[in-house]
Amino acid sequence: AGAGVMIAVDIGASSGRVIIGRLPDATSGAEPGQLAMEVVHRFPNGVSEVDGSLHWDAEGIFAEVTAGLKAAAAVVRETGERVLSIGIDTWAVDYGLLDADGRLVGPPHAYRDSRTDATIDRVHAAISPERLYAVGGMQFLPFNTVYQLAAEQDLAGQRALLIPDLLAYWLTGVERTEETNASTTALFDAREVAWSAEVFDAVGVPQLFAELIAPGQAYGTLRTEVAAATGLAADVQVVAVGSHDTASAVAAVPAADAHFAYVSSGTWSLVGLELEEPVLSEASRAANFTNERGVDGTIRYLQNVGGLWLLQESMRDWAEQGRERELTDLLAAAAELDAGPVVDANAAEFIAPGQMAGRIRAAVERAGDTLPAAPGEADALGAASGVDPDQAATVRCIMDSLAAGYAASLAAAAELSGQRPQVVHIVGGGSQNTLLCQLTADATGLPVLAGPVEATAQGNLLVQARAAGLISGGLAELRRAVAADLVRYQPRA
Ligand code: ADP
Ligand code: LRH
Repeated sequence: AGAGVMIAVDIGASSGRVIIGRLPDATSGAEPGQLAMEVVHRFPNGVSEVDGSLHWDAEGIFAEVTAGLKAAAAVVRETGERVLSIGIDTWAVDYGLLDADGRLVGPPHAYRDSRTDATIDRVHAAISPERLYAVGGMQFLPFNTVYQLAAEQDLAGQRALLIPDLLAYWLTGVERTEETNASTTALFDAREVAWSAEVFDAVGVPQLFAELIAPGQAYGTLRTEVAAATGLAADVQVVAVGSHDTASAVAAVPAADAHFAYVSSGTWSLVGLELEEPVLSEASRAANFTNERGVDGTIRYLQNVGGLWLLQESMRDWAEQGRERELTDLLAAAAELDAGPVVDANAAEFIAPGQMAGRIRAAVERAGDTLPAAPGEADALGAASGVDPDQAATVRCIMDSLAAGYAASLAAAAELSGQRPQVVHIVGGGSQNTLLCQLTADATGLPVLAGPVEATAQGNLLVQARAAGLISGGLAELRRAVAADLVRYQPRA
């Protein structure tokens, strides 16, 4: 048989991709080389509004996954390679509900929906925020799964699968819950590494999730219908990876030593440290740090900073006004400006979609400041690129705000954990943002190493490669196999 390859299905809030990963076989005696990736399918993703609430089109996403697997099957048919396994990661927290026959009960809600506004107080009356934190160690985010489940009307007879597990179920027919993602629900016991009966009972929700599995364990092989539809062999395994995209991204941070911080930079910026034990102290709760479970039982001690969502949504806003601009032009225009006012990128007011540029401007004004130019003001700067002055100022404000947010989060993480990072690794789509990378170095006073862009897919593939016996060892060994051309940014005085 030909060489074995792995397939990563990596779906973020803004886009998805299906990637073939190849790693030279270490059992042949050679040093394991670096992972090579071939993107076979990309597709856009985003929330859609159905009947006034925000949803994910899970079935549409699954159709894209199937199309990607079909493209991967076509590639290996040409090369004579053999697909060993498929791994899936997506954003955290959200889930699909299945009825007694295993059918999806409507499109899954998206975490940016406002339905939890009505349930947070009710959950906190049933179990205090202090107790929730002592058990699960999750930062308070209004969309944590526990608040979402509390918003469901009637759960009797239903089961829930987190989004990557739902896709794995459709591929294999097997229901499991992968544990890095389970840890983000706030229904999980961070120390016991098990569902928390205490939290489910307190909230009055049945324990409706499937049995836990860890990264590296298999859900099962492909359903015959899936094998037929994709052209993949029916014995291809779907293997659990860090199915929380951030778990896979952190697993592939190309860190050379232990004292590193990371920013997983996409729609969100996940900013923090890798620890061996959770920090469940009251100070940590008050600072709103999370203890998400990582690959190999590590703890991702981090905060969600508003992220490039603020930029994505501002750009959508401008496009709706007929002022669509290229991302690279916007960033170049922002880089021409001096630092200006900042907003709190973590503020709950930026979670929902819509009119983002206006909301940022309003937040600056509420703080008694102004952004240098108003919409429609004469175009002095943007003559060449077509970027309007208010757009440049808004993008500059987002970048300054994110960099300030990263620096504040990292300082707090260091303080609360006692671990002092020497370098900041930025991975994900945002690692290409040279302005943000430089501002992060400046704001943190630490060197920044940017890349790889596709860290999440690499973390996904390397966990599969280890499950297949192509590489062995812990995270340090996996990280040495990460393919990355790192760009270094030094802090400026
Ligand atoms: P997610 O996984 O959340 O969907 P990604 O990791 O794919 O996010 O990152 C998407 C972000 O990457 C975009 O919002 C954009 O700001 C940024 N990005 C993509 N391409 C570039 C580029 N060429 N230069 C700078 N930033 C980029
Ligand atoms: C990033 C991410 C993040 C979660 C959010 C829901 O894609 O998984 O880690 O907090 O989405």
